[in-house]
Amino acid sequence: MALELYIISGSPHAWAVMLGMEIKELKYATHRLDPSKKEHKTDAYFALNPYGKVPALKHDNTVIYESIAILAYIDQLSPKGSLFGVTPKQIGLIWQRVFEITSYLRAPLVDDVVRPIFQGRFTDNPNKIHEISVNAHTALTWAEDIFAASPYLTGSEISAADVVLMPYVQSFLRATGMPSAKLLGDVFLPLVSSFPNLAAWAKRVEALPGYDRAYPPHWRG
Ligand SMILES: N[C@@H](CCC(=O)N[C@@H](CS)C(=O)NCC(=O)O)C(=O)O
Repeated sequence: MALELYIISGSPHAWAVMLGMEIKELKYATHRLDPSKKEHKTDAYFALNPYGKVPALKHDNTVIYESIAILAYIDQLSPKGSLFGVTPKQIGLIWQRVFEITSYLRAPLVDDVVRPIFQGRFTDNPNKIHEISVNAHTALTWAEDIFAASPYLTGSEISAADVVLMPYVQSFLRATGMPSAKLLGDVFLPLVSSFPNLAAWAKRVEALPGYDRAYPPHWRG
């Protein structure tokens, strides 16, 4: 029953699945695709994910793509941890939070900040920066307010919602720490000053066993 996960190092969606795997204490192999060689755009990979995006999971004869679908799939494979909850109330809240993150946090944090900075197309136009900062601030405040009352996004235990959010937040911190994004970095960094509850939550997630194994390989060192 081999679990094979196709990733690109630093992909927040692949990283979320790897965090889920670690929480579920599942053994899995990673196939790290090289985007500079377009290894995720080959016929062999399109056969796994027709959109040519990571992650994709191969489990014997089953193939699943879309990171949140993969998280739901692996949640059923092991009794360790529970990514999507057990009671109706837990299940409803976890899915609500997951959709809140993908609907209202991904664009202001990842699409508008992380991707342009990592792809070297970030412009330091002051009007644009102001708009981006306001939207990112609103997104992070949503999380900050939840963590003022609760250690994780859906209560006292880590769930799929935290696993989906963590790579977005870490990518946001890495991107805004880059010299090309200094104007944004001045607004948001250090996180412990701007969003202390969010920073404390990030430390809790970083302390989980297996966190280091899921960390993007090319970010090390
Ligand atoms: N909704 C998808 C998004 C997957 C996605 O956007 N993957 C990015 C990396 S984070 C990717 O493969 N980008 C490469 C490309 O689009 O060529 C999921 O959750 O799995």
